[in-house]
Amino acid sequence: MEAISTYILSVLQKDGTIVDTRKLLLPGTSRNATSQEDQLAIQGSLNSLQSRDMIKYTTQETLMHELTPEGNDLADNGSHEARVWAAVPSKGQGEPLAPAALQGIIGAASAKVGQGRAMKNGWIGKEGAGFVKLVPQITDQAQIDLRQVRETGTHPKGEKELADLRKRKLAVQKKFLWFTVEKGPEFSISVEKLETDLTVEMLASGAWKDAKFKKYNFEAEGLPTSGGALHPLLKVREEFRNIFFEMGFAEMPTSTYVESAFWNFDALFVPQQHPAREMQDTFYVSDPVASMPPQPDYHAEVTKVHTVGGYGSSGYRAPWSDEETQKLVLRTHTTASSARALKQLADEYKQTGVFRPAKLFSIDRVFRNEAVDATHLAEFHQVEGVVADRGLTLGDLIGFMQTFFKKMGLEHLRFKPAYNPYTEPSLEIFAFHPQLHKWVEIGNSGMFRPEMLEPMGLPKDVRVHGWGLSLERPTMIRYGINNIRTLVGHKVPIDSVEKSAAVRF
Ligand code: FB9
Repeated sequence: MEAISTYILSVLQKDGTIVDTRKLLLPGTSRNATSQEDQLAIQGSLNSLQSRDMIKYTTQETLMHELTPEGNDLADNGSHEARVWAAVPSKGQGEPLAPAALQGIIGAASAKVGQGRAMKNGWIGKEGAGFVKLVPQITDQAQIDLRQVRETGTHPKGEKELADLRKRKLAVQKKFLWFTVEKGPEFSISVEKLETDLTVEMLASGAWKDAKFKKYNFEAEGLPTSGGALHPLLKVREEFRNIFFEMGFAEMPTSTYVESAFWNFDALFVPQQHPAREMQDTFYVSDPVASMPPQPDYHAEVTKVHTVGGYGSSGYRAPWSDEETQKLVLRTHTTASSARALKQLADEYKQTGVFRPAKLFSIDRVFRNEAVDATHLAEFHQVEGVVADRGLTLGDLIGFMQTFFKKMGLEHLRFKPAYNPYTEPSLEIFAFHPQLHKWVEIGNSGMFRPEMLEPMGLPKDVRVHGWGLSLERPTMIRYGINNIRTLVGHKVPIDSVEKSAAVRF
């Protein structure tokens, strides 16, 4: 850059102004600064000279054409039509060249484009099933013109030809920047080194008095401060947490990624033979092999309701294994934590004799041994809400869903009967998504079964409704992400996290 700066100053000294920096000779070379790279290198010097008011420059723009890789190939190795002409035999000298053979020689792409143009130029003709030369020599004007474009950035025959080249993807139009330069108020022939620091030595020696200091560039962008950035999932989680807190919910502890089959299944009245408990749906832990046994009295109640029923239920009357309940799993839902919280509520009621209604929520990871695809990974974040109070009805649940999802901007809901082992009735929830303009399944819900609640010791008239959804789906929709692997995992472009916008449902 130094050399270019000195050279520019010497030209200004000689000519007073520089009308067109494309005419400049590049220092240390014998060629003009014709390429855009050259001009950008020159602009670097112009910026530093202008920042010292030694020069003033203005940017000029010219629309230029640059050859595409194919355009360069034709400019170097001849046009498609010229290649066709070269490949076919002269009339009467040998078997006319069949189209397939021609493609074999010069390639399908070239043959397809070239034979039509060579015919149009009268260079070749059909003879029988093949082609023959009609003229002994040709001028490959297309190649010549392309070289012209490469040299000059424009076509000798003007816009019509250029448009044709663009259409044939042989050239692209680009803005070409170049500059005019004139002396600035601080113009001088030499670029004296400007001091950037006031050093102790300068103070001690007094050299600072006649030193020339680089002016502060208050326009300069500061170094980008890379602060931490919340992953989009965590931004949406915050939105959900705010909704729950403003609706008076308390957050349940959910740090137990590893649950016993008792809390993850049995306590939720999921039969021991339920397919969800199979290996292909649930991750089982091999070490430790078993969990601590649950409270014996509660364990007995759960065993009873599964095996012989109770509380008005027939139970499953299926084989029961204690060993099965103590297996350890990666929780398949945060409903396991809801069961723990409801059991605690029941224990408080047993201790105090007073039942305290509760509104609880959890948002945390759950694990399902499922096939990974664009919208499913082996783990996702479950958002779950639980409301426990005396005499709650299905209507309350539906009303509650409308209030909750309205806060997410989802006004129009539809409910479809569904089945969960731990809730009856159960409802799948659908919402009409205003931006997607379609109905989206947004979650699942239901009234927890008495076979789950009463063994805990909750009062008979206490009803508990729960609902759940994922964190990933709303986040993908909010950020327009259609493949979950670009939201979570090693394929996540880190800068997209930093740049991801704030969420406001
Ligand atoms: O999240 C889901 N969909 C969804 C949610 C919000 C949303 O927001 C848009 C911005 C506006 C868009 C879509 N689903 C639940 C529905 C489907 O995606 C479903 O295919 C996938 N489900 C997961 C389970 O997949 C095996 C989502 C996950 C899910 C499903 C059910 C529960 C929790 C998570 C539950 C429950 C429950 C039921 C009763 C009592 C307690 C908990």
